[in-house]
Amino acid sequence: MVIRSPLPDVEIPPVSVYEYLFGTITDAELERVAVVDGVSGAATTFRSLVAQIDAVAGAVAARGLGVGDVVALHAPNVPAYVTVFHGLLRAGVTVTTVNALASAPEITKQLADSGARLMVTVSPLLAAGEAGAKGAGLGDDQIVVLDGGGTGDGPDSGPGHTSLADLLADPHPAPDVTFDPATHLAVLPYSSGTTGRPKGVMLTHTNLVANVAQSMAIGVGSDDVVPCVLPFFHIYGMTVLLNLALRTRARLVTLPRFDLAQYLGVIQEHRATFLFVAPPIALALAKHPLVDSYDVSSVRAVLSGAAPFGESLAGAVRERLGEHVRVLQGYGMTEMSPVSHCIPFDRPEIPSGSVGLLVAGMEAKIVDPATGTEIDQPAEGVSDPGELLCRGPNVMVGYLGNPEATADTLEPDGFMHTGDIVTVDAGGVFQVVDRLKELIKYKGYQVPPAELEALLLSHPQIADVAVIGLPDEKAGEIPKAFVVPVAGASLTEAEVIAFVAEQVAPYKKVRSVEFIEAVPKSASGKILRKDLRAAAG
Ligand code: 4UW
Repeated sequence: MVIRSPLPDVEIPPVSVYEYLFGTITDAELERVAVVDGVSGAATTFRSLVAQIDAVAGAVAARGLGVGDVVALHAPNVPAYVTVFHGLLRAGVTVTTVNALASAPEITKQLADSGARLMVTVSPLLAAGEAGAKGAGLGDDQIVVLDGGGTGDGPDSGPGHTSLADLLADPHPAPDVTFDPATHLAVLPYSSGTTGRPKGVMLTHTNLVANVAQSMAIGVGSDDVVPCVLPFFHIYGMTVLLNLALRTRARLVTLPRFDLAQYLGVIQEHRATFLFVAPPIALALAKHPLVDSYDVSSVRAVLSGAAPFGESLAGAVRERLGEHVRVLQGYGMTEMSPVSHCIPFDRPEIPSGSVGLLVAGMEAKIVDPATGTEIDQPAEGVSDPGELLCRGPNVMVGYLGNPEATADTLEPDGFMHTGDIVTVDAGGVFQVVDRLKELIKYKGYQVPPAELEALLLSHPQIADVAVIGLPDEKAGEIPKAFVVPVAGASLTEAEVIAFVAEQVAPYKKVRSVEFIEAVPKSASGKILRKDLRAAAG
């Protein structure tokens, strides 16, 4: 049985992301502040933002980049991210967004796999960014350092790299590019999906436009002030902050990293109204003593997504911030641009511990993973749990260069496997109750076990290995490795942890190790993660 969104259909215009966000902007809107640098306080109006985006598009086109080219964007949340991201899209370039915490080998893999021809980074990330780009065969002239720094050790501007200012020094008009928004790839974020290593997720301009239109139900509006602490490089920040908040003409306040005191300071100083968070930030808002030292009375809504967020934490947030605050939840996946479910702002009866309703234009099926039988939405009460499959205008085209993984994830009829176990009630309210796929979520970030397992297997003293997520109050889950040492090995837990830590982004670190004699596997050789989870308690 196909479950349809109960929300009214929304119009999805057949235009580019730039056209959708700024094509109909009014003179009055152009005068408003669009982006504030949360660190320096510098403000940019929509007029100046659009002019800068056009200038970046012109500069990019003048370098010979456009439709068919991929550029990597490797930066934390700074105002220039907004202009460069949208400038690249405006020029017809496909942007692969790189995690700001990524290690050099991780960057190399993503750049090589996506075929990126230019790396845009910032000086604090230059050490990893430059090594990563060079590993993928990019030359010095293919690395742009937004703030012009050259050493990776600070603002000391070394020679050799072009800055954003250099790019814009010789102004060029925005190019006249034409492409079909329904098929042209806007972005290539990387996600492990339901299994395996990170893969390039092909999202078109229409996918992104659709998801902004669909996410209007969240209820963010032009009077909202939105601190942007969730990274723009992750699909949640990209769609909800870089696209939705800009389209609704809200004010974005950028923060390059999460520091609770700085975050609370921004909320107080800028009278923030709508907080988009992941569960660890919600936990801090609910429980951290520092919150009492700041005036957070301007907040009218807190929306959590990216990892499980239960009723008790939602209740604790409401209790701390005030009963007038709407505590909302969204659910999604990179492969769905990402939002497939949310609690609409104007539906206060929907429990905050649920993921709410299918967004407009979305269809879902719930399938028993053991039998493949479809589970019906009940006339009353709650359905049995099953795997969620979704279909809609926001669902990806597929994984770049990986037809096998695409075929495993996307059914021929357009339904996509999420790898999440859900229930639905008679009113169309969904709950995420478990995760079928192997993915681990550390503070909302993806940690693909297959990637860590491949890395660990490259250690000469490791014969076999399996990695699972252990429940953790603060992080949601932490990666734990079950290691089978080779005969006679003298490996310690600390050595295993250090071996991984040297090669991956910090959030992917293995945080616990257990030595075992054999990894439990099915007859077909699949790791029996459920058995390991049960053994881990
Ligand atoms: N509850 C339980 C949740 C939830 C969840 C995600 O890194 P990705 O690919 O993508 C994301 C997307 C986050 C997001 C989407 C839409 C939205 O409205 C929102 O809040 C505004 C956030 O994280 O990871 C996808 C996987 O993350 C888990 C789930 O396993 C999913 O397949 N996940 N949201 N509310 N689990």
